[in-house]
Amino acid sequence: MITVYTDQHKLRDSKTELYGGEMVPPFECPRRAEIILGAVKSAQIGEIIAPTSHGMEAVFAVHDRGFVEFLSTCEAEWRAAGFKGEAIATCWPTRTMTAPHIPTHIDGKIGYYALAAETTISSGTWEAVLASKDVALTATDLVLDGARSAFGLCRPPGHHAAIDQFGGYCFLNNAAIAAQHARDMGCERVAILDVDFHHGNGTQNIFYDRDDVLFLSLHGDPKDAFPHFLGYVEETGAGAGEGFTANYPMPPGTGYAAWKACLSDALASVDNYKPDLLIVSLGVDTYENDPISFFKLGHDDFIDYGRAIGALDLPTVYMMEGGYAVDEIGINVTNVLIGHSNGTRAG
Ligand code: SP5
Ligand code: ZN
Repeated sequence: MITVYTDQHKLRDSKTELYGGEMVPPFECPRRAEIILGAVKSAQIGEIIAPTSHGMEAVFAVHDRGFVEFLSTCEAEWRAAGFKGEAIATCWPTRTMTAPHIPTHIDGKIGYYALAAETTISSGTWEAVLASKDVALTATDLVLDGARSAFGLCRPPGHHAAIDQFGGYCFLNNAAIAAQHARDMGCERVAILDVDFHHGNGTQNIFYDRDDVLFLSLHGDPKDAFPHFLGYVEETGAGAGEGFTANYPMPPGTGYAAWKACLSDALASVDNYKPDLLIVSLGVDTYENDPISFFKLGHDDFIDYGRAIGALDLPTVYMMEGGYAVDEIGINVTNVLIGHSNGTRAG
């Protein structure tokens, strides 16, 4: 399996994350991608190639123009306002304040476009974000051009990024951009399977009313886990999209047997949908020692579920999402990819 990777991810190197009332070094850090790259090399997953520049067409097809413009200018506007720290939202259009205006001042504008406060915007972030979506699109092109599978080593991740909101360490939704690109290139149906510990609220938001992209997410119950306000079982799509979103929330302490039962159900739906392309939002924060999550998957469980996904024998692109047990992130990711190849008929 070919991996797409670029050093440009290192430009996303913020110094602060708001966590438990303190400013801490971000869980989502450059070393994550370095460890994964090292594991891809030592496990000999396959060739590693650089992304090619893909332009903005698929981005504008799934994200709001004003939002994308905001992401590209936020850091400069924050500096121009005289602020010394990294750009961070501190007020929002909450349930009782819904005036239909986008503020001019960056303090208001960032609140309008943020869905959480933990994620700051620092210098270099936008450049890394653009490179990350190019990694996703380049990996997708490999499969559209005939490869059976590919791995987009995306960083920063994307699945929390909604039509016009960033947060949860995500800015542009790599998996959604890739799915849209595949549609534009002639795929009739695309399925996105999100196995990150957190609900893929952004991906769900983007495709909620569409029947051409099936979205399924396995995640910590939003009653107990970020993003807290989406990802309940009754969310199944709207309008033409009714029945094309599926959520599998699971409680604290969930182990592999219960998780795998949900995966099997989701894989049966994917199989039944007969997609031309499967995109896997691959977060390994389901790992038992992840510092911010509460599932209990062990190293070997990643091999096992990779094999189950591979056994669908669909053209498949894996997109890197979360995973914060940094020392062990490499083994967990490569275990999924190795399992996938073992699961396919070609092996
Ligand atoms: C891509 C991805 O995995 N994003 C995750 C963003 C999570 N951000 C909020 C984390 C809040 C964690 N609270 C955990 C309490 C642990 N004791
Ligand atoms: Zn996650």
